[in-house]
Amino acid sequence: MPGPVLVPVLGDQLTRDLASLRGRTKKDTVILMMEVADETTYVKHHKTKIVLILSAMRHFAAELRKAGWTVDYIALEDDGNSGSFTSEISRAVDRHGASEVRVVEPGEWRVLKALEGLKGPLPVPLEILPDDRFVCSLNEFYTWAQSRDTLRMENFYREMRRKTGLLMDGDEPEGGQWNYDHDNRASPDKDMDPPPAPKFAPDDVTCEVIGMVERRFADHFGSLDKFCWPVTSDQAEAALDAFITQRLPDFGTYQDAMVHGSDDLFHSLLSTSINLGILDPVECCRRAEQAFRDGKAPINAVEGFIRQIIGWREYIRGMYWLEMPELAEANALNATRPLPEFFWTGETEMRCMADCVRSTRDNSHAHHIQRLMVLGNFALIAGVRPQEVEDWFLVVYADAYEWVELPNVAAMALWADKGRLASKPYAASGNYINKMSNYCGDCAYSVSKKTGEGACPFNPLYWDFLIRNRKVLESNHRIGRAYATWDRMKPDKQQAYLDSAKAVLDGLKPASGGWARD
Ligand code: FAD
Ligand code: DLZ
Ligand code: SF4
Repeated sequence: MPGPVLVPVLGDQLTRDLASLRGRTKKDTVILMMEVADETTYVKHHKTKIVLILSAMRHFAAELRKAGWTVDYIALEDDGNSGSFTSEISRAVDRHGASEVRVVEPGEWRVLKALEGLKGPLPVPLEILPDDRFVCSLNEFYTWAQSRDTLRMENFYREMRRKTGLLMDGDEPEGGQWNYDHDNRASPDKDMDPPPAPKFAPDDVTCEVIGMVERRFADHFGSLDKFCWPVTSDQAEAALDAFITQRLPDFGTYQDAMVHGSDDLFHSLLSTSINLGILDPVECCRRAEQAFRDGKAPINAVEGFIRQIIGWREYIRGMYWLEMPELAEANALNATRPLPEFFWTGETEMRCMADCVRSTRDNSHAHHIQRLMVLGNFALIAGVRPQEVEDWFLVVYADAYEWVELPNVAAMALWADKGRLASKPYAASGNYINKMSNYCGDCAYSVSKKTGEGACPFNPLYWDFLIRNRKVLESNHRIGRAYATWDRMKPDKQQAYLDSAKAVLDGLKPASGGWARD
């Protein structure tokens, strides 16, 4: 009798219908789940992120066992745990006398290379299967990318709408437009009243992981005091229900708004569950579409939400695999500044930055516009070295895996890929933040002051960024026009901008080492 088939299930593959399990029988399959030091420490993840992943893994293993599967679960502190996916797979092959290993391709380049490297040394065949939990397969994405000069999300998104039939009216987009983004840029207003997001109190399993993480990863960034993320598919479904009924109707309108102390507004907070595999992204979209068809949510909200998932999320994943490994080293604007310390401590007079870092530390989450237009924008216009910014984003967010973090940071926020992903850098002065938030009113800096003592640092940094990168950016048709404005400025005004920017940059204290990596 040949030995069982060994099916490793990685920490972000917590899906009952995973390709590697499909068609397998419980009799001849051993599922292997591994908590390994390599994964918990390759960067020093936020404590919340480690708790979320390990707790969700433990709950998933319990569900599988209850359903009759044999699960070999290696806990982080088990005797003999050898600390890496590859060595644990080798040990498990021996332990079970496995005849074959079947694993779904991992989400990260680093892990894929490690698994591919195991194929020779392992005494049995190792099959790596495509991850079909995405709408667009990687081959389909590569074919799409090959057929065009510019790889814009919007064109890709339309294909995904046609492919899924989501929000379609025959061959045409529902409502006659593919994209309702122009309706999704409202500033925060006094009357908006976001319902609280559901909270999932830690159960015994989560509490045990919290104890271990507090003890073992005490020097990692972040607080666990508010841990309330969904860790099971039932909880994730409950979070989806709450979002669809309570927040979706206003999701679109206030998608870009930011409010001090109000951490997630009308956002869904579903990325952690979708990325772990405990919530199906297409189901989220279908539920949103149904809300529209039932007259319970407007088209701008529903289209906006669906676009984030079958548009941005799928496109980002395709771009990751298309652009790796070069993307990890990309630095088109030659940015070399070290990451400022306040990204870790939150100690800055900039009220917008301090609030975004606080939310990040307390919740292991910040919403999209906070990530892009406050944190990312500052790093971009201050010229921070992309790899330091990427490490920060990978560490701090509970939904961060390299496949989704890296393109968002390197390409979208920092334009390090020279515009392969984003047609122009998302650089902005304090004006934008003031328009989209209530941050500036009580800030120690004045957003209307452009230069000199007390001026909002984003104002001079914006111009300094454009001038530093004039050679690369001037020919960009979407940002190039700003140079005409600069050229019309009086020389003393120009100099005041450059001097103020220098003062801001000289005042940035670099982060001391050891926050992101040992
Ligand atoms: P919502 O605003 O409710 O959006 C709905 C869903 O759309 C999200 O749950 C997510 O699955 C998807 N989505 C939206 N935008 C994106 C996007 N740009 N890329 C991929 N999926 C998207 N998202 C991550 O999942 N992991 C990351 O590490 C990550 N890093 C980011 C870094 C930067 C600099 C930026 C600008 C964005 C990043 N994003 C990342 C995208 C986005 O900010 C988060 O997906 C979102 O904030 C998660 O919160 P939510 O579930 O409430 O999202
Ligand atoms: C992020 C993470 C962490 C912190 N720990 C584990 C772990 O112990 N075991 C595991 O299977 N996965 C973990 N992960 C998620 C992996 O890093 C993720 O599966 C890979 O990034 C996919 O390539
Ligand atoms: Fe941020 Fe500038 Fe507004 Fe202060 S004034 S909150 S630094 S944008």
